Amino acid sequence: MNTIVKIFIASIISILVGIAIGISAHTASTLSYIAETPEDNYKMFYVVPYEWGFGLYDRNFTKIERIEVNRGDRVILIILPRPFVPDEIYEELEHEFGEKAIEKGLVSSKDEFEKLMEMEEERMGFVSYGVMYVPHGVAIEGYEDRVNVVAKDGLPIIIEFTADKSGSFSIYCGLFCGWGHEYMRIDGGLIVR
Ligand SMILES: [Cu+2]
Repeated sequence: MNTIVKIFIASIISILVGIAIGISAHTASTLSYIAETPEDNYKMFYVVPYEWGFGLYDRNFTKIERIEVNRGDRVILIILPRPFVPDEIYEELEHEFGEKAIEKGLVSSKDEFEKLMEMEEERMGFVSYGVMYVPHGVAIEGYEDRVNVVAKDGLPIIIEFTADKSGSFSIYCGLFCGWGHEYMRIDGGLIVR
């Protein structure tokens, strides 16, 4: 794990602790659960919604293609909106999607893609902690009763749930977020074995 990522994870955890004190009893209880429970007893992942897709990371902030757990696992998802993600990580995700969008013929060029992003930021963006961001939702098909949130105020959200249904479930954005909204979906983003 490189140093930047380590510092990043440490700062995220401290920011979350700070937020938990003031904002959400649920977030606070999840954080004390994380602090008190041995690491083997839960599976933790980071989810970064961006324009337009989801970056998925394991607990060491290594990028993964999908979230894979066993039935009965306790799962913790830490959802990090734009203001809480280092620029280089966020821009890489957007760049990746931009390349794919050109490849698939959804846009004709990098310039066109960047104009689209700027336009949607102006139309749907908010500023939080001095950072412009577009709010997104994170929902998991079949698990919507437990995982269906909108990172509206630009703050991280922590979700804790038991993966009690096995199968392959899509992760999708549950909030209209402009041009790329319909592409914000990972088919089989959650696999419960
Ligand atoms: Cu979205």
